[in-house]
Amino acid sequence: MAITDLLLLLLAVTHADCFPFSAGVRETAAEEWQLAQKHLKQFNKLRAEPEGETTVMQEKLREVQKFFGLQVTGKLDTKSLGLNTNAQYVDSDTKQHGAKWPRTNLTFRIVNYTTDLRKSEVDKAISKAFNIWSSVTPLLFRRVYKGKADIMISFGTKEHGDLTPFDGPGGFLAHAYPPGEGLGGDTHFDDDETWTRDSTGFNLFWVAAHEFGHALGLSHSKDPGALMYQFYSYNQGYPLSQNDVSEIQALYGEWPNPTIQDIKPKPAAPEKCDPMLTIDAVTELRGEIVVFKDRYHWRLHPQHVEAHQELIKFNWPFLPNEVDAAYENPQKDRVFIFSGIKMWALNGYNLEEGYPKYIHKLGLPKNVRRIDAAVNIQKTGKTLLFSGDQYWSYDEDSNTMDTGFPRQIEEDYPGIGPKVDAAVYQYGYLYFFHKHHRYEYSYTEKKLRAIQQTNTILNC
Ligand SMILES: [Ca+2]
Ligand SMILES: [Ca+2]
Ligand SMILES: [Ca+2]
Ligand SMILES: [Zn+2]
Ligand SMILES: [Zn+2]
Repeated sequence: MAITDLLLLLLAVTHADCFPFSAGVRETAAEEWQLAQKHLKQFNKLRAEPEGETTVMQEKLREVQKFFGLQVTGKLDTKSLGLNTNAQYVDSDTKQHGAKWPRTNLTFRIVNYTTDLRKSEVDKAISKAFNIWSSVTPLLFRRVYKGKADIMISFGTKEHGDLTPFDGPGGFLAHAYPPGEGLGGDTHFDDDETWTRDSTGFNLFWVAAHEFGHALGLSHSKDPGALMYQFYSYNQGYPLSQNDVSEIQALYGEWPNPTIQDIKPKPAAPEKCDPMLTIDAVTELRGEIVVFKDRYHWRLHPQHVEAHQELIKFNWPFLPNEVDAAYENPQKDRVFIFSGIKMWALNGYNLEEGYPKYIHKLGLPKNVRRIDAAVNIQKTGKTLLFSGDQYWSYDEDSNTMDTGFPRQIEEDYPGIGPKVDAAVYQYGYLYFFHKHHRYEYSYTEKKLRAIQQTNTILNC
């Protein structure tokens, strides 16, 4: 195993040990990070790595930190959001670009079974996973019951016959070999995981579909919403994104019979520097900026230029797929998220008890069915809530709506149009987003100072 894979494994194991999926008790991200570093140090000592390899590892460490939007020093500010403790690698990338099967008729064989599920459930998950790929390509998969098949499927623990041992519960979940003779295409599942039909353990169908992607020649996708993304993020519904479909069709071509149209790939992740970018919501979160768009969000650390994109569900599995508005109350160290008539309170990655709540609990009239934008003004402790062409002012100290509201947006903030998509307060300025423009308002002077592109907030 490559040294880089070992590091990823270490980090993943650390996640797994302390934070089994949907764990009730969590340590802080900072503690977790320190633990990961401790493991890393022990590992370094144990192995007495030659100088060169240690550098490779440190390089990888920096890469991982960068990936998570952390400061690349290895130190972590305890108040920052830090690593997502739900992060779970599916496997390590095979990094064999371009390998593909020379034919479209392939065979598979289920060599043995996990005891976590009934045999019929395993059979169903496996064939469903193959169908995902055969429905968008000319590929056909035929099951055989004995002898050699192109794709030999088995469950195993630790060393299981290919000198690439599994790592016990957590860590890596499975692996698959890229197309080729012998081991090529073979797919192994770590039977130290709990395999399930739903989201209570690791979803076998979802992981199998991901592994078969590798068995067919795909590498990991950069799109956090793609099935071939390197992290496990089971979501009900059709698992392929536009990105997965384009990649597999680049290898094998399109499904020749396009009359079957129950296939709706999820749209690809929005591009942050698209000049026509519009956003759904924006908030600060422990010093970072979080921008919501469709089922994705970007996190931007003040010391970083690059915003990091993930699915909303990746960090907050309990949130809906789309967010209307968001704001932070830094005094309470809570972020409030709005979608439709409901609101959620976030404490870092966790959901505050008693939420979701109805937005009307804030004192909004019943005819308000959604919040377009929300922003907290630190200076005054007031939160402005925008809906349609009106806005309200909520007092965070007394937890009541201020009298004299709603007021017309256009009257108090002329120049931005009658509605707003999102709003955030930074460095004494109020920023409104409407369509693909950002409006910079001086809060004290109530004066429009500048108009920029929406994606200015993402350093574009
Ligand atoms: Ca094979
Ligand atoms: Ca494992
Ligand atoms: Ca909005
Ligand atoms: Zn993978
Ligand atoms: Zn194996």
